[in-house]
Amino acid sequence: MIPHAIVGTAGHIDHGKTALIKALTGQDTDRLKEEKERGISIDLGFAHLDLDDGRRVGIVDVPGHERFIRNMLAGAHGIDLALLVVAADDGVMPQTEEHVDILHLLGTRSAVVAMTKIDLVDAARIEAVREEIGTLLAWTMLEGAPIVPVSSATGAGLAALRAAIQARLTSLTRTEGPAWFRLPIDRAFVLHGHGLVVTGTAIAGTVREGETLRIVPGGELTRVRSVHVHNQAVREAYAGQRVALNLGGIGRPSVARGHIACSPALDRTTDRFDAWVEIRPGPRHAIASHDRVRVFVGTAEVLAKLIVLDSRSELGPGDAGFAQLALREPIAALRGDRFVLRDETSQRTIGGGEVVQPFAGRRRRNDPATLSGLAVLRAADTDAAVVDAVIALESAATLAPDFLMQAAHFTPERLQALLTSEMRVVALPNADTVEAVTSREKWDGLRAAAIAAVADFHRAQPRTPGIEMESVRSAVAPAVSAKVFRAVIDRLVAEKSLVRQESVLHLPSHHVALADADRELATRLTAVLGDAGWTPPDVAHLATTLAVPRPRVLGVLQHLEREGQVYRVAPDLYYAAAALERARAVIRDHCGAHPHITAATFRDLLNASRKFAIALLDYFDRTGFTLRVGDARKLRR
Ligand SMILES: Nc1nc2c(ncn2[C@@H]2O[C@H](COP(=O)(O)OP(=O)(O)OP(=O)(O)O)[C@@H](O)[C@H]2O)c(=O)[nH]1
Ligand SMILES: [Mg+2]
Repeated sequence: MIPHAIVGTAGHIDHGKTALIKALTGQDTDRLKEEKERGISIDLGFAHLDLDDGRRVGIVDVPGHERFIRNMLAGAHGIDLALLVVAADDGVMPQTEEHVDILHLLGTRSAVVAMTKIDLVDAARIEAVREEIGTLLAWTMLEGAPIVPVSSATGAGLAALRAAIQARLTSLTRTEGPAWFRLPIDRAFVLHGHGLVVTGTAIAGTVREGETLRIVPGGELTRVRSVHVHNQAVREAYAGQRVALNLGGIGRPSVARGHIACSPALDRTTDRFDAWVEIRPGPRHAIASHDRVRVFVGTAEVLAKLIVLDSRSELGPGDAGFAQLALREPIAALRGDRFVLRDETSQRTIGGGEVVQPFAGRRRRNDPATLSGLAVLRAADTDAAVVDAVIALESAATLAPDFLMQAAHFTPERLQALLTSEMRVVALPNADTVEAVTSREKWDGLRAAAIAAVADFHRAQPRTPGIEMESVRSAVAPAVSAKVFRAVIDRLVAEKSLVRQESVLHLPSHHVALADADRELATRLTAVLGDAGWTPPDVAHLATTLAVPRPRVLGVLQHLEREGQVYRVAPDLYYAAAALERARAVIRDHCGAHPHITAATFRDLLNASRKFAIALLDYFDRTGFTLRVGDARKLRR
């Protein structure tokens, strides 16, 4: 059972929809002067019905005339239960058929059929029309709906109809987790003294007085001054209710039917989406690839070009498949939204379908990866599977979280829950501060490519310490921002797959190989420094004694430092590793027996000049071994 529900009428002109709503509720949904004069419905009408179980359900009454089909379409979305009206005297007529097609395409989940005007026919006719209706509904979402014969003139059957409506509504469920508020606007008008009011059927989420909403397209932000449901002021309103919102700070001309009032988090519109498209059976029902069509989503209507994504050049009667809709103007649409397709001049309903990926780029036709990716996304039935499929369909290695949320149709809470619990989804740099998101599969690919790029570089340039991070990025993931790529590298460094020194990357196993001449110099340098112990010659001195240019000496010393054979204690002063460790032991021993060590004591213990003692102590301070306290040093740990 759902707490809030909308009942929407459907059916051919003059079959008694408005009269039936009046008989059920006492309310007249024909509110325009022209409707009264002509005795037909032109635009949407609204009422509410009180059920015996205490629930009050919203009613949308649609016009049956084929000229007003656009108005019918604006009212037909968001309906929980369709009340299909078929007059017993006329039976099934063209708009009965078209409205059934539309309800089916919009995924209307439940229906009750009212066979009206039974006071005008005999029992045999009632049975004949009952059969016609059964045939019409076969193979549609409405198949199996109960058929209740009624007369609004005599009141016959009305109690049974109420009972049927209540029973159907009671069996409905809505499987909705946290969702963004969305209200496709069907009316926008200025109420004297109050400003702009918009109305519509809330299709998801909750809206509260005082909240900020966004109007899309356009993107303007507005404050909700007040919320009304069934002509009563309320603090909040929910999906499945007819809602009127008084909006602050926005003018009438910028808002109209077709716009949507929604959570401010929804800031993306689309002018190209991937969809599952279904063509209704029928003689003139076909859409050739690249044909122009009219798309109806929510209360919006927009011209578009349909591009069949598989190898077919056309979708014929009863066909279905993946297609892309390239829209002339941007609209607000999310994954799972249903839509109806009519021909360019809007003469007839041809088909419709479901939005699969709302923010699509151009796609190659008949591409197996695209087609299977769309099929996987359409069939995905867990949050993790949806996110996986959305990421797989994009060519980018990582996605921005706000794109992913809107493409997957997940609120931040839902995405966050996935990022912390689901191994298949990888957050960069981590789940607390998400800069980008990718799938386990793409992460593994990115990781392998980055490591391979570094390895390739080492093979090509074995004498170079490593490759610039930026070069790896442009080679393996040019579309990923430098900031996000840094997060990728940080993860690889943390798992010890790569080593980063400033902006240079190398494999942990990489050691620069020296040329033969340099190797010989390295041997001599380690020998000289080893013999010198605690009083090594500086770089300039080494260059003179060994008769080698200073830069070459420095280059080899740097290499030896990377290998851990020598340590750079001061800018021009290198120590052999063993000598440095012995000096460290001297301090540790002394501090074991004394509270601290002074520079003078250390100098005496080393039996070296003050220059060496100070350089070593500064080095130990810098590297965190000692702590300077006045003129003395203590061990840090
Ligand atoms: N005898 C009889 N007349 C009915 C019954 N229901 C409706 N009518 C009449 O049929 C005519 C059309 O009824 P509406 O309720 O306006 O029909 P509708 O389906 O709302 O028409 P549109 O909104 O224009 O599509 C009116 O003159 C009603 O009085 C019924 O059960 N019995
Ligand atoms: Mg009517």
